[in-house]
This record gives sequence, structure tokens and C-alpha cells, in this order.
Amino acid sequence: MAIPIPSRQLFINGDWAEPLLKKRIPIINPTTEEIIGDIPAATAEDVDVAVQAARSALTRNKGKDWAFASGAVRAKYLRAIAAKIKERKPVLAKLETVDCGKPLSESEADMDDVVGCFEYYADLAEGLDAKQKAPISLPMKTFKSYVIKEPIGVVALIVPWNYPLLMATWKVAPALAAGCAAILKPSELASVYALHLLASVFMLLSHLTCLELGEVCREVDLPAGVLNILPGLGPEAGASLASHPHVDKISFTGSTVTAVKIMTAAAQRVKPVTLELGGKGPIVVFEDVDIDKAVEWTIFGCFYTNGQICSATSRLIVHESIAAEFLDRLVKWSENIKISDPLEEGCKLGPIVSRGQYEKVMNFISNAKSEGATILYGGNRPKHLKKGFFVEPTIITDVTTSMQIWREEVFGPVLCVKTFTTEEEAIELANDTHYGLGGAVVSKDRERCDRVSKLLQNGAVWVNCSQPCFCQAPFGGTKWSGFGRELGEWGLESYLSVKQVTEYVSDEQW
Ligand code: TXE
Repeated sequence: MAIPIPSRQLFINGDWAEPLLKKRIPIINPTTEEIIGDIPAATAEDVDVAVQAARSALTRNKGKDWAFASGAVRAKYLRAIAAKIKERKPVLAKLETVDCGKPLSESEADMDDVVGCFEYYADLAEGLDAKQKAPISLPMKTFKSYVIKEPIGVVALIVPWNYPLLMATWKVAPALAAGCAAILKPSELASVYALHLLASVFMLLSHLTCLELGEVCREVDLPAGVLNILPGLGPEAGASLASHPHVDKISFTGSTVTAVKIMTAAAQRVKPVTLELGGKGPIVVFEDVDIDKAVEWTIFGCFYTNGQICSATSRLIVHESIAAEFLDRLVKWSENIKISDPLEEGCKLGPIVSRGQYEKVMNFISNAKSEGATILYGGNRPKHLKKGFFVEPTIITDVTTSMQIWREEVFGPVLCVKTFTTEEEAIELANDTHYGLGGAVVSKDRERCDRVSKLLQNGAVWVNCSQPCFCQAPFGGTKWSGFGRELGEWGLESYLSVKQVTEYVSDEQW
């Protein structure tokens, strides 16, 4: 099924703009390994223009066009964007799948979440109006104080490739609801393979739907400069944004290594950052579970989005009394996972996003073998597929806590397994990681679930499930998984600055 790939430019100041250095870069479909189009790549020069456009969107007409427009006005635009995305869902979902390899049913679900997220923040934008000038109770009658919430300003939103449009929406919707102007930088991936063969060629993906968001903004007449979209290389476009003197905040989702660079750049100008980084989540399965249900959540928690989820529960910690039967059924379930072209009906596992990521995943598997772990299931490229960056769902046992496979994020369909005997041991194993994004506990014992939820060092804990995510609930991590929270009212607050106004009203009792 050939999908026409739209040819787009950068989206700056409300319109399409050719990159100043005219750089364009090919896009590869991870299923066919074919070049399917190209996209523009922004450089520092384009970043400058976009930041200027964003700044004037905030100040135009004394801010009344956007930053100091009412929340209700901004809500109208957010709802209009949601409606346009809903209309385009079939096309956008296909583009997402062709671009990053996730099964079409998952891309469709992502588009529903995108729509829901814009609608949710439209409601919150409206709600902001009533919260302005909230009085503060003071110990003296001679003073009156109130609080106003103002947009932080121009924000840089740097996003990864595993949920291109959804991760963008998690940032764009609250930022716009708050009255900020934004520069969105979608991800690029440099294919390791291509770099070896052809030093100057980078393969970029995961921009397509983000660029379509530009077209949607044009159609709803979003005021010029409020949202600018600049695909480009991380060390070039991303780094210029992170260090730009007129960017007021950075919200980043990606790797911990890149987060350190972004924080370092932000620190030079004392800029706030929100960081949502990687993970190595545990799923703790107790002996009292319904095994089939627990197996299903284990599979979902690790293999959804081809295993490329930061909150994936990729370390299974299972009670030793049920481990043998659990693993047996886990293997049977894994055998039934349909691995195919992700556009095909019923596909449950598509290709890894790029050759570089594919090779990284395969290296993790071969390192695990050489460190003495056992590949209980999978570990290879599926034999029935001749092309594409596919990896079988993989289950690894005989793992020790010092092995790389236990410690590092794989970002692929790879589950490693350890058993436990006591609850204390389970919690210790679950927390034995530098990361702290998502974690799960599965048990029929309510009190035990409450105890374990409290003790897991994660920003999100799932009980008797893994991964469900609602835009109303806060999302973010502890430890190396970052700080700050996206989504819910916490997401909106992260784009607002709180100002107190205190007035001297009378000198009685002074
Ligand atoms: O991430 P990067 P990559 C993890 C996952 C994956 C690994 C590498 O383990 O295997 O990270 O993926 C931009 N200044 N996650 O290389 O580099 C870049 O252009 C400013 C977890 O894709 O972190 C892209 O837009 N920006 C994760 C974004 O950062 C820079 C999702 C993410 O890229 C930059 C993705 C720089 N110097 C990967 N360098 C999650 N938390 O969900 C790069 N970028």
C-alpha cells in the first residue's frame, strides 16, 4: 500500500519556509529499507528566525494576540487543531506507521490520544481564566496579595521518534494552552549503517506527522509564530535551540546522554528544563496472580511499540513458585505475536525504527549471550521477513544484576527475567536501576499492591496492568529518568510562571 509522502518545508511564522542553507535529508521506511522522501533540515540560522517569530507572537499587539489573550481564545484554536487532526486520522496514522514502523492499530490509537490531549488542554486553557488573580490570605489587613499565572515565554520542545506526534502533542498542547510560543524540534536518526557507507548521509525519520501539524496550524489560522516546527539534526538544530539566548524554557524527551548536554547548555543561561528520559522498568509478578492475564500485561508492557517505549516494563521479576509455568506461557504467547509489515491487518510487532537502533538492540542480545544469559525465546531477525529492521520478541533468562541487559535501556522488544522469593527481595530488585520512570506490580492482594506501589522508585506505577497512559494524569520520572511532570494540570503548570502582586492598601495597624 503506497502512501503519498507530503513534501514539506520548515514551518516558521505561520507558513512553510525553505531552510536557509537549503539542506534536505532522505527518509527511510524501516519496513522496506527504502528511501521514501525527504524533509528539510533546520540549522542554527533557521532556529534564529523561528525564535524571533515566536518572540514576536508573544509581544505582538502588546501580547493580546496570544500570551495575554484569554484562555478561552487559545482554547478555540486547540479545539480546532484537535478537530482537524481527527479528520486526518487515517492519513496521519499511516504516515506515522510508515515513518517509524509501529503497527497501524497503535498509530491509530496514538492519533486518538493526540486529539484527546489537545481537547483536554483546551479545557484547561479555559479554566486558567477563572484562576487568575487568586487572592492569597495574608496575616495583615494593610496588604492585599494575589497571584497571576503567565506563560513562561518562548519554549523549545525537543521530541523523540517513538511517538512522534503524540510526544509533540504532550508538549505543544499545554505550552499553547499556557500562552507560550513554541519551537518544536522533531527527532532525526542517523543510521549507523549509512554513516559507515556514506559518511555525509543522514537518514531522518519521524518528522512526517509533526510537519503535518504545521499544515493543520495553517488551516486553523493559528496566529503566526505561535508554533514553529523545525526538523533538523540534534547537535545542530537541537543544540542551537537549547543554547539560544531568547528561548525561555526547554522541554525534552529523549536519552539521558542528550539530556545532560541540554541541561549543561540551559545552565549557562539559567533556563528551566523538563526532562523525560529513558527507563528500565520492572514488572513484579506475585504468586497469587491469574497467570494468563499477567502474561498478557507482561507482553504488552515490554513489546508494545516494538519495545520502544521509555516506560516499558522490560525487567520481569516473577515469584519463583510460578516462574516455570509463567515463562512457559510467556513463550507460547510470544510465538503468537504477528510480526509483519506494520500496515498489515493484525500486525503486533513491526520493525525497529532504524538500522542504527536495530543494530543497537542486536548488540544488547549478543552481549547478554556472551555475559552468560540464556535466550529463552527469540533473539534473531524473523526468518520470514527478508527486509526491514525486524527483531523477534526476545525473552532472556539466567540474568544477573551486573549484566548490561539488566542495567541498560534496550529500546527494543527484549525482556529480561529474574525470580524472587520474598516481597522485600522483589522490591530491591525492582529498584536496582539508575532509572525510575514506569514500574508495575501484579497481585490479587490489594494491600500488597499498595505497599509495593509506595516503595517503587518510579514516577508512574501500574497495578495489575502496564503502560496505560491518560493525559489527565502526571507523567515523568525519578533518578536518571528525569524530572518535572508532563500531562495533567502539572503539564500546564510547567509552562506557566507564577507572579505575586502585593498592594499596600491602608496604613491602619502599620
Ligand atoms: O535519542 P536522543 P536517540 C533512548 C533510547 C534510545 C536512545 C537513543 O534508549 O535507544 O535514547 O535515541 C535531539 N541538543 N530514548 O539518539 O539523542 C534529537 O535530535 C539538543 C528514550 O534518538 O536523546 C531528538 O530530537 N537536542 C526516549 C531528541 O534530542 C539534541 C525516546 C532525542 O534524541 C541533541 C528516544 C543536542 N545536543 C530515545 N542531540 C524516551 N525518553 O522516550 C540530539 N538531540
